[in-house]
Amino acid sequence: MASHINDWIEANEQIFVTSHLDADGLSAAGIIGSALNRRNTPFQLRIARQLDEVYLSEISGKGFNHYIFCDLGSGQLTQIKEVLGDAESIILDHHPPGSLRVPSNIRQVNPHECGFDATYEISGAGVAYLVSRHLGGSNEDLAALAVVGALGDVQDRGKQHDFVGLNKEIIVEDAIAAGVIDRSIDLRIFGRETRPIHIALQYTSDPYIPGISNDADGALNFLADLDIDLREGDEWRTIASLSKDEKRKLNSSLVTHMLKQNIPPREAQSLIGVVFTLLQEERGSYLRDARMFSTLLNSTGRSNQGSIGVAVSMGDRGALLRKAENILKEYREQLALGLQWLTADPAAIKKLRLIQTFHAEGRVPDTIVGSIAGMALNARIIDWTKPIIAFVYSREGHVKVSGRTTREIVEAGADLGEAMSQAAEEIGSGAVGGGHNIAAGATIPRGQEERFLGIIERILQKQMGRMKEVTSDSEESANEETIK
Ligand SMILES: [Mn+2]
Repeated sequence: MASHINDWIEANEQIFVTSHLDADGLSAAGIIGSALNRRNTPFQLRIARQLDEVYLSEISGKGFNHYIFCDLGSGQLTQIKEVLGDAESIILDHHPPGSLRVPSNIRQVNPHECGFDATYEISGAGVAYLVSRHLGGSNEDLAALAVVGALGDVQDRGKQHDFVGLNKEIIVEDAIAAGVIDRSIDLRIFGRETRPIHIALQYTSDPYIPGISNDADGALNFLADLDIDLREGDEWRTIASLSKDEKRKLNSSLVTHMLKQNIPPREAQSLIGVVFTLLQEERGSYLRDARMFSTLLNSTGRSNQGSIGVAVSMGDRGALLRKAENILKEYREQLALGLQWLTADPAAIKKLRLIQTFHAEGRVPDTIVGSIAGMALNARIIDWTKPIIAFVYSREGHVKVSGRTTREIVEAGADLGEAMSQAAEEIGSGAVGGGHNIAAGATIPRGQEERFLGIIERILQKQMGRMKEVTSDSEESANEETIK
């Protein structure tokens, strides 16, 4: 595939790159954009929320004959062919391919086609990186962005939040060899190296720590009871500056606190796990921790300012990074407001037999309702034994649906992505749906919400009927690494 892009580069063709607006897509855009820049290739880049006919028609009027699609496209081969006609396209995606027939002027790299589990073991940014390795120059440093992208798609599902498969064996290995990433076992707390401890705790939402996440006073009160110095002279200390014993003490107090709040042991113990540090980013920068980098990119996309995220992933460390940091701040505030609404008004949540649901109507932007649903579930603000299906009004006449569930429910057989896709198909009238087993989405016409919920319940019941094997906790906790 890279050879085709190389041909385009050598022929000095104008290339139009489209990438997805989530953190993975923005990382993929950063990788391909940087690789093309390094070859002095003229290109235009645009971020799309989804690849539908409206978007394709818009770009088809720009007079390009060469397109690259990152982190989207495999499900839209027919639409691409219909709208872009004979133009040449290359798709670098990891979403399940829709049709098996690939038109001859469209080429795709999709790990599904080679038998890989692309939900867990490689992201859109990973695919873009593997191709960029063959675009000349030394692009191995871009593997750091592939790590950021994979974290954005929550592919750290191995033991202790490590990666599995291609992410672990190729991407992380390349990034370490290139000297751009360090992998270690540590407290998975946001801003480990950069923030005062109470701020870092307050910013941590995976795992969600009740009474501490999103709660500055709560975090300070919790720390006040521990015998750990929060300052060294005039300076606030960071998690990274704590001694091994202090880290252990902090961890065990947090775990005890979480267990008291009914957080399942497996999740409480997930405070310690694999962390990735971007060695070339400045200490104190948001970008130094790969998970924070990914959250920053995600917030720009979700705020419809993905181009700022692309600029950061392509290397801007000046004004646009500052802008991205402000977007992240506003985004967090909106999330906190959404969570406050759900906490203050428990009646907003309706419980059905297998699922629960809320309708945000026009209260929050349609791009963040999924994050609010996911956080409410992880925070145990809502019943965590049932998947949550959230609705919010989006563009004229439409409702955006976001589904989130837990690892435990996925292990019991639930696949929200499959459920959303089937339910949307059944609703018809232009409804679309899909995604991953643990997090998925759909867009349906207004007024179809109740019917959609009924269909989802029916599909979930069927899915949970064909139970998958559940790995036991004891097996999983064998051979765990500890803080070094
Ligand atoms: Mn992706």
